[in-house]
Parts: sequence; C-alpha cells; structure tokens
Amino acid sequence: MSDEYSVDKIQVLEGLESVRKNPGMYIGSTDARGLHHLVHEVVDNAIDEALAGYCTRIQVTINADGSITVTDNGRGIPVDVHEKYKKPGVELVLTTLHAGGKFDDKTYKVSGGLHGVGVSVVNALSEWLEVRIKRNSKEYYQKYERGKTVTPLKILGEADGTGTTVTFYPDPEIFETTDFSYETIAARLKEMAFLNAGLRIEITDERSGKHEIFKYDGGINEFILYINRNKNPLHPEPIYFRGEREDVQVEVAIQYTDSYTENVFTFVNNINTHEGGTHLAGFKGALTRVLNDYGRKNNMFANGQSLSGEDCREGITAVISCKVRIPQFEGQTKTKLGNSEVRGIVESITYEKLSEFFEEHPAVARTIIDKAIISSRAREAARKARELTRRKGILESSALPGKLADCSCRDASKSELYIVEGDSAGGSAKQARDKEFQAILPLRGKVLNVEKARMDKILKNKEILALITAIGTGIGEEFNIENARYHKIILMTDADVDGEHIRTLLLTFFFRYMRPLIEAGYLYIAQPPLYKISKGKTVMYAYSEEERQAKVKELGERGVSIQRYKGLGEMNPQQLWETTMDPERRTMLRVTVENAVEADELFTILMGERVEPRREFIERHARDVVNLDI
Ligand code: 0RA
Repeated sequence: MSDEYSVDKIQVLEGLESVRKNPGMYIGSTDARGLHHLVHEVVDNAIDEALAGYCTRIQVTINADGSITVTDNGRGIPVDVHEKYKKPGVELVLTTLHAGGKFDDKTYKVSGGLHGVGVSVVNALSEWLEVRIKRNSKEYYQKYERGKTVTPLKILGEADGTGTTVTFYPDPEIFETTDFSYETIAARLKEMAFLNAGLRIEITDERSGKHEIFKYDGGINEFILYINRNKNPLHPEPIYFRGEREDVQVEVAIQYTDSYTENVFTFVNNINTHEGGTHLAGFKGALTRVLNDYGRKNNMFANGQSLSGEDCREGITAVISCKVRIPQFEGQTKTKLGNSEVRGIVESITYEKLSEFFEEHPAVARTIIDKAIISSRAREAARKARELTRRKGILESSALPGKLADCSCRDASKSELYIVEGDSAGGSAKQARDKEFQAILPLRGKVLNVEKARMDKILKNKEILALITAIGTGIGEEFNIENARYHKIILMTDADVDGEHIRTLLLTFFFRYMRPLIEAGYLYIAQPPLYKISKGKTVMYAYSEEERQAKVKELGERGVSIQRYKGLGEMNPQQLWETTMDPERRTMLRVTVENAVEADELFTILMGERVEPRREFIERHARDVVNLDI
C-alpha cells in the first residue's frame, strides 16, 4: 500500500518536471503562440463547464501587471481531499499531469481535444498561479509557483454561488515573450461566444482600458452574419439546422454571397478543425447531392448536366459545429477529425434538413442553384483554358516558366523560391542568390486580384500561372503539398506602397487557393533593411526606425551617413545577399493564419468589391495596413 503510494508520487513529480523540461511537447512552442495557449487552456476548461450546462459567464482580464485572470461561474474545481493522494482535488488538478480531466465521458469536452493538456500545464509553466474557488458556500484559495504548491488550500470566508478564478503569470524562464495580445485573445473568445449561443464572455485589458462583451444568442447563425457582413449575401437569412444521431450533435449555418470563394469553417467540440475531416466530407457530399437532386427535379439543368462539389460551394459561407464524445484528431496539426462514423451522420442530417429547407424556400434554392450553374459554366471554360495551356505545356512541371531561375538542388525541403517584383530587383536577386538552393521568380506584369476573379480568369493570368507551375502543388481541389518544389516560398517586395499592394495580392492568392501551404509554414515574407548606415568603412543596416537610431548612436553621430532604401533595386547584389537572402543573417516573417475568420475579413475588405468597408477599414487601420500581417 505504502509502496504503491510512493510510486504514484514519483510519477506525479516527474509529470510537471517534464512539462518544464519540454514545454514544446505540451503547448507546441514557447513563442507568442505557446504563450497564448495558456489562456486558451484555462478558458477551454471553463467552456467545458458551459458545455456541461453549469457555466453561463466567463471573464478574462489581462491585468495591469501582465498576468491573466480567468473567472467562470461553473461548478468550481472540487476541493475535497482525495482518499488515495490525501490532497484536495484542486491541488491534484493543478499539480499532476493527467488529473486535469473530469473522469466521465458523459459530456463533450473542449479541453480533452486539441489543447487537451490540462490546467496543470499552465501551472507548470507559470512563475506563479493562484486559484480561488467558490463551492460549498465558501471561498477557497491556493497558490503555486512553477507548478509547486506554496500555500495549502485555505478557506477565505463565506461565499455565494460557485465558480473558479485562475490568475497566472507566465514564467519568463520558459517563454520568449510574456506580452499577451488583446487582439489574439479577444478573437478567440469571440469565436467561442459564437459557437456557444448565449454564453457571455467578457474581456478586459487593464493595460489599455479595452473592454468587450461577447454574447450571441443567435450562435453560429450570428457567426455567419458576422463573417459575411462586408459581403453581398444572395439571401438575407442564413440557412440553419441542427440534428443529433448516435450521440453526435451537428449544427450547421449557411449563407451564399456573390463572391467566388468558398469559406467553410468547421469545429468539433468548439475546436477549429482547420484541416477538415469526416464531418466536412459528410457536409460536402450532402450539399452536392441536395443541389443536384433539387435542380434535376425542378428541370433547372440542361440535358445531362450536373454540378460538381466545387460548383455547389462557390460563394458559400458555412459554419459546421459538431459535438463528438471521443473525437479523434489527425493530420499535420492535429486539426482533422478522423472519426469515420461522423461522416455518415453529418451527411444524412445535412441531406435531410437542407432538402426540407429547399422545399420550403424554393426562391432561395433557385438562387443558390443558379449561382452553381454559372459557376459550372465558368469551370468548364477554365477547364478548356487549362487544357489549352496544358497543350502548350505551360502547366506541366517539365515546362517550368521561362523566367524562373531555378536552383540546382532537387530536395524540396532544402529549396527556396524567392518571388520578386520587377525586373531590376529580379536581376539583383539572381546575382545575389546561392544557386544551389535558391530559385528566383520575377513577376513582371500585374498580379491578378483573385478576390474579384473566377478560376477561368485566374488560369489565364500569366503571373499566377508562372507561380503555380513553379511551386508545383496545383491549386484548389487539386492542391497537393507533396508536390511542392520548395519548402520556403519567400515574398520579396519593395517597402513602398506598390510593394505592399503586390504583397497583399499575392497573400490573397495564397490564402484563397493554397491555404495548406500557409498552414504547413512554407510561406515567408522577406525583410529587407530600411536603412544603410555607414561611417568610413563601417556599414550597418537597420530594419526599423528604432534600430536606425540605435545604430547611429553606436557609430557616434558625427560623420555618419544614412541611406534610406526605397526599393530592392537600390541595393547591389552583395548587399541584397548580406541583408535579406543569406540564411545566416536574414530575418524573415513566417506567414500564419492565426484566425481564418479575421484573415477572410481582411482579404474581403482589402481586395473585394465593396468600396465603403474598404475605405472605413483603411481609415481605421491606416497604420496596420502598411504593416499587413495576417
Ligand atoms: C475537475 C472536475 C470538475 C470541474 C473542474 C475540474 C473544473 C476545472 C476548471 C478550470 C477552470 N474552471 C474550471 N471549472 C471546473 C467537476 C466538478 C464537479 O463534479 O462538481
């Protein structure tokens, strides 16, 4: 008995030590992303209380000292002493690795999913953490440092209601940065509020005074209206339905717009399944069948015509939210649902409910199918255009674009493609590069705005075609990351308005047609210096205004000359290599899609049809737009 106890105890101790030794294994990374993971983890636990029906309010505060407080009105973490471990439940939950779970599978859990590492991981990676619990008409308190208990569980006094408050300060010994971003946290909380109709989530930033309350009684229906608020919807009300089979709950909202892109967001237990999976497959299958069956039944098609899945999804915005008891997450980023039973369940619920909706709303059904028919014609034209280009050999990998200066290396994981604007910069880059692993693709003509064009037009644009063939993956449904010819694709544009514009056009293209490439972390933005600072033979480069001032000071003000680079063309190849292309010395920004809803909004507004929201957006974000970072 006592032996068994000590063995368990050793395991317990090893548990949190291993989190501090290898934080990346638990939270992915120790950069800003990993840091924010801590907040999500605590919030996810509160959301679980909401999913179980016990919690209606969550408050998140970024405190003036940079710590985070998350308060919920759930049941409160249990405080009674565990028979075997002789410790209060809350202490076990916070100081042992696998005791975070609520040990039943009667409820759906967020925290068991993607982030499912438990609040003890947050505790392990915090310089200090305090928990306050209201339960049994009392308020309890306990404090920990770097995962270790520093005060025994205390009773602070009498209390009404129930709930948990966790306050933590991330450990600067672990994290590269401990600076929390209001925007990052707020975006995630807003998404959570949309996915949990009626749940009130509040965020306060004591550092800046910012404050927002998210509460959407309309749930994912309101989510759709929010996503589409800068687009032109084809029908005023989203289509909404829900159903449940074999313990799997399915909730869907759909609204078509006049855009050409497809925007389907999928969630399982409130976790964004970026990589899709069986629920998405089931939804797509049913959608295609419903549109084809309705169109055929109502004689909307020319003889023998049928709509492809892509035709049926042109201009769609949809949110699919499923609740699955024991979700299996697969894929590169563990955001692909693997449960095979879910496919059929989502498919049958969608088929049944959407057919019913179409029967009851024939005008909406016709509008949607008409759009798909037009898309089908455009796709046919695109196929012909592609065939033509194929016959000319343009899309074949054996016929790489003429202006591509390829590298000699054939190992994609070591190869880089620089996409450079204009001939003069292209020329410099070709001279500057290391031919072995760096390829250069200069873009000459205008890059097409894909936000305003259909596939047929996109495939006729020479710059885009060159891009697609050079990269090798194909686009849209045919996209295959395995065929990528480079694992680093680097946008290198001038730091002026034109350069920004081209960069945004390219980012739009990658986001809409090669999103998995971004998700794989293959897309980068080069960071050429803004200033050259020299004194005598000493030359330094500065990448920001602050750096310029610092370097000038370092060189001693007198006799220092400063050159501001307006374009890449102003640098000679040697300088371009030293400052921007040499892997040993360059810095690059990796493009990530932290929040697909926000990125969608950004591109819709910046590149879409409607002028008014664009003007407003640019006025509101005049500074950020210049430094676009999706
Ligand atoms: C373990 C068991 C129960 C709830 C919780 C943990 C819990 C954890 C967190 C973290 C933040 N807020 C939380 N709220 C609850 C179940 C409690 C019961 O059965 O009464």
